[in-house]
Amino acid sequence: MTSQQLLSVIEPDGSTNGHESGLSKDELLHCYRTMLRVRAFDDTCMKLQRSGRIGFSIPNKGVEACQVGAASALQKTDWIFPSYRDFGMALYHGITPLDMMHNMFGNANDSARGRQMPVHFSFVKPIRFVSISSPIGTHLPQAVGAAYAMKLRGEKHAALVSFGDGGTSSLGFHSGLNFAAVWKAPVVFLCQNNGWAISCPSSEQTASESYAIKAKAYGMPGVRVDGNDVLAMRKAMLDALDHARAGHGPTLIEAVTYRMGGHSTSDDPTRYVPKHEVEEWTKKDPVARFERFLATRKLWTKELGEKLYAEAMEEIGAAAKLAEATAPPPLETIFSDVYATVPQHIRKQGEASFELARRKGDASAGDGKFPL
Ligand SMILES: Cc1ncc(C[n+]2csc(CCOP(=O)(O)OP(=O)(O)O)c2C)c(N)n1
Ligand SMILES: [Mg+2]
Repeated sequence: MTSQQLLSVIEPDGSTNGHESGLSKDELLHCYRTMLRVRAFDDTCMKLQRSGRIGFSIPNKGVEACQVGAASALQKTDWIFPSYRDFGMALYHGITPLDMMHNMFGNANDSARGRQMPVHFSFVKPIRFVSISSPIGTHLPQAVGAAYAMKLRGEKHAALVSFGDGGTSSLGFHSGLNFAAVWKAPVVFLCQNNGWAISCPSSEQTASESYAIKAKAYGMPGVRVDGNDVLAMRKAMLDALDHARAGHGPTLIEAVTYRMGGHSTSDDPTRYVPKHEVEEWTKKDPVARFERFLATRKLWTKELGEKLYAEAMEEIGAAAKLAEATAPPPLETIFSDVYATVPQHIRKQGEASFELARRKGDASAGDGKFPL
């Protein structure tokens, strides 16, 4: 495949080009349910943010197939270095909406103990899903380093690093791809080309004929995939992982998809996205496309879809209630997980602050002046 052809498996009418995914009936339905849960999580978070109960959220509508198709190809022992628009990968691998809601509220049960922004999930221990970080492109060299370590240790694991079209303009993209190819590190670079980097369209992001073609300059295969086709995403990832595990090094996958919502809850896309563009991509909705495929296998009806979506909304609504009712992390936890042994001068500063907080109460309960 050249970097210009678009790999697809599911035709718009739901039929396939003959490629078999290797997924059982239950696994196909797990993919579908995960895509619905991503959408339901988004819907719920938008309402929570608009009603002032959480500060921020990042919508995923339109890119669910990229996340779920890619995640379905990974082994449990592989590592994920996600972008902020990738939590479907975590859901696919068993993280619950409640685990995620704790982060959205930054409460005491949040794995980052409230130190991160909402949507900046970290599930390293359970599923090797490395903390999402906001700076664009910084996680690419990190993934390459982790993958190279796996190679040096003789492990057969691989790393997936996911980023956007805008991420290809970062320094981390260049150094990450260069090192990975030279070292033949077992890493897959997944560029989710969703058309926009906030308000910057792809036409202003690059003069290259595609994102996948950039792979050629670094000396690795570049593949363009229909990112709204969950089974094509899975196939591209499986091929790239086979290549990596066989010792041949990295692959750059460009998933051609579309961000159907805003960049984040702080964004108003109607100010810059042409209306016709959204209408065109709505017809290519990845969830509807997968539903048509499932229907050809007698695994989907409209009633089933509605039932599963209602169940997802209920589960996520209940998770939001629980997470909102959970207390924030105690102030004393600010040093937890930071030092093996807290240095004496830090411990003293901490004790002084905790004592002040005990005497004056915290800012949210008082006049907002703490700790001044
Ligand atoms: C180094 C850096 N520069 C700028 C930003 C601000 N910023 C946040 S998201 C974003 C756009 C990224 O677009 P893309 O990589 O296409 O990902 P998408 O949001 O479309 O998934 C920018 C410029 C940042 N977070 N980090
Ligand atoms: Mg983008």
